Amino acid sequence: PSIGLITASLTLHAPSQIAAAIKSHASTRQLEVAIAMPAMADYDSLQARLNEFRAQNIRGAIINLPLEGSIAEKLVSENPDICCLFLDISPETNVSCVRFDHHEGCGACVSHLWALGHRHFGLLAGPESSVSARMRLSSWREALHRHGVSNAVTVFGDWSAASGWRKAFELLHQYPRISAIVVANDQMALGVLSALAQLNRTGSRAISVTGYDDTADSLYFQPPLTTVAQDFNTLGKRAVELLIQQVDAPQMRIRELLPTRLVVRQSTW
Ligand code: IPT
Repeated sequence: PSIGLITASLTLHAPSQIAAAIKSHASTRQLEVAIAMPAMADYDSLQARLNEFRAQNIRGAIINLPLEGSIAEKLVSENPDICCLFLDISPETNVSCVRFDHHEGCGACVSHLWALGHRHFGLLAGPESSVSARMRLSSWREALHRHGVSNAVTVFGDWSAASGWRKAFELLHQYPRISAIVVANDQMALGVLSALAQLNRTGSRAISVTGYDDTADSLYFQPPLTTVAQDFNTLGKRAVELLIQQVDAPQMRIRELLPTRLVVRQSTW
């Protein structure tokens, strides 16, 4: 038997680590994983993938794509014979999901920088098309607001290191006094660190940088990255376990929240 996985691009580190975790936990349960990676996250592309799964007799699918709530809800109501478990949707969406609690991690990250004395912040958000990117940005802004900071500058990247590199120059150009850059994922933070090194903003002139994900490589960035950890192995494991339960009891509505936590390393000071 097989389960399905519809995933965001596996060129990105987080989705590929999540897919690897799903694959290895599924194999301990003697399940194959059919992977689909649609180029777009619109209703028709997802429905087409579910139709392919149905043709392979697949009864349960994990969906790790940033989806608007209305699309996720429509997929569930139009496909009652396939259980769908979503990993990247907003909390208001009325579907089964396992997701990370962004509040905790985003708040801890801003408070950590504040406690170090930072008052001039740049925010490098993920793409506006991603629900998770939007939720991280609004959590940072809430936390900054609680500390009375109202002058943070925001730019948007596309999750890639290349976009992080470009946007770092843009941020510093817009707001030269920035002393800390809060970044929505580790890959963009890698690009930011590279740009800062190029601008000689290292050592005693360094700008603090935080990431998000704590993917396997982030400990080896230069400097090692302070970041908000999401445990992708646990996510993959819970997703497989909960999907199996849901296939046995399709009426069940699953809503599980996993913690995030700040990991402090040398990129903040
Ligand atoms: C999210 C990652 O944090 C981000 O780095 C990027 O890879 C994105 O996925 C791609 O969609 S993690 C997701 C479970 C919200």
